[in-house]
Amino acid sequence: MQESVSTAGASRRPRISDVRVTPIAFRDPPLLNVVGVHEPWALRSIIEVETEDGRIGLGESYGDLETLANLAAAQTRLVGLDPYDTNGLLSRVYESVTGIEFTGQKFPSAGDKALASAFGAFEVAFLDLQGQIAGLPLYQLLGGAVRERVAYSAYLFYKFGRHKDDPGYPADEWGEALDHPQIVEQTRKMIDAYGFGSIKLKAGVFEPDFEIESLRALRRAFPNHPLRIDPNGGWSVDTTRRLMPQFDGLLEYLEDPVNSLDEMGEVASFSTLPLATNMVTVAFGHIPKTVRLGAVQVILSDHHYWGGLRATQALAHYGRVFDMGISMHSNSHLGISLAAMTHVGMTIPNLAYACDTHYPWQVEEVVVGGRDVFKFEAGSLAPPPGPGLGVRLDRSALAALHRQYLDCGIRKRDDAKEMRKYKPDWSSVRPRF
Ligand code: GKR
Ligand code: MG
Repeated sequence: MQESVSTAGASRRPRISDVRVTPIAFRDPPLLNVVGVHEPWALRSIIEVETEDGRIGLGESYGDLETLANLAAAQTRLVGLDPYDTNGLLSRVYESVTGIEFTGQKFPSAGDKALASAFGAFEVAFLDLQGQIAGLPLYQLLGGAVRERVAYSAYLFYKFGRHKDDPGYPADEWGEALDHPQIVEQTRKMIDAYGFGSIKLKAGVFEPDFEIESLRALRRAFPNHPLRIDPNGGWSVDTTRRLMPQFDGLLEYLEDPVNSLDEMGEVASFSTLPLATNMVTVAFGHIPKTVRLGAVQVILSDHHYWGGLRATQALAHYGRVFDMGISMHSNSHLGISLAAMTHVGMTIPNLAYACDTHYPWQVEEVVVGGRDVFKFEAGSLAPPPGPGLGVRLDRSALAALHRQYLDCGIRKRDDAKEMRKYKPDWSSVRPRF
């Protein structure tokens, strides 16, 4: 393992004395997507990196067993590091996850999502500590703000009214959304509450022509909101070719119509609008082929799996090199993730579109102050005030959500299995249409 070189002043700084990773489960509504339906509980992990003088840097990541194992493999090896030493962090995480010495190897063309996710989870916590020590908000450590607030979009889902099995908590406030009027009503409610200025419809659930009808209903109800649709690779190339003329003038971009990079390249050859992805280009090693095929015009960044906040900034540089727009992908998440997304979003000049967030679908929190910490105005957020991420951990909320994890029995997200409770012959094979 490479010994990290001390930087000036590092010897005076307190070192990492403890690292804790706590899996949690929080309530999630029955949202539909191409593979099935959300289970009643979404999993995450909360990362705490503590220094000798008692500061705690926070991170939030996935809560599946693979991620937890990778985080566990690295966590004890971080003790003794300077929180400013993110190169030391990278070599330790790389070596813990791969078993190979880190010498700056080329990014693998197959991608390295699990490794990048483990690094990113700790990197955010290290940067949070750096901000706390320097007395600076995290976006300032990342080069400073290029905007005052980060815009998010209304992320709509077709959904059931209730979970199949009673999860032991009340049904969500959104109700069922299985037709066009219900989707329009869901949108209106979300825009009234958050002020979002653009709209994304999660698709791949029904026949595409039905989903395009939903888009048309949304266009009539919200004539000035840019629209997007994301079937998560649920369509074939031929289906996408047939649908394409209907998207002209309707969408700002088309997200992941098909399920592989090669197919996205095919679609790009006849697409009349930009193609966006969080599925086929998800790692630095995917960029050469993406560029060779001209397959993607908008990368949906995600610090959780691109390898942290600085990697997200690096990805945005690639966007400028290869003329690709940058926006942001989301999965079910809580406030530590939302704070990190907002800090990095403040610093990316070419963040060309409103970012995705699942936040309106959640009701629970792990940060002190709860969901009130995040004040959406006109669909946008300023980072929580204060040094670092600007959020602190609510220990009793953490304990309650960890208890939910222990009790819920879910250890890996499986939307297809959940859907089989409603439709026993359900298959999540793609393309569906
Ligand atoms: O939460 O069902 C969902 C989404 O489909 C999520 O899993 C995707 O990762 O939001 C994501 C997307 O934009 O593809
Ligand atoms: Mg997507």
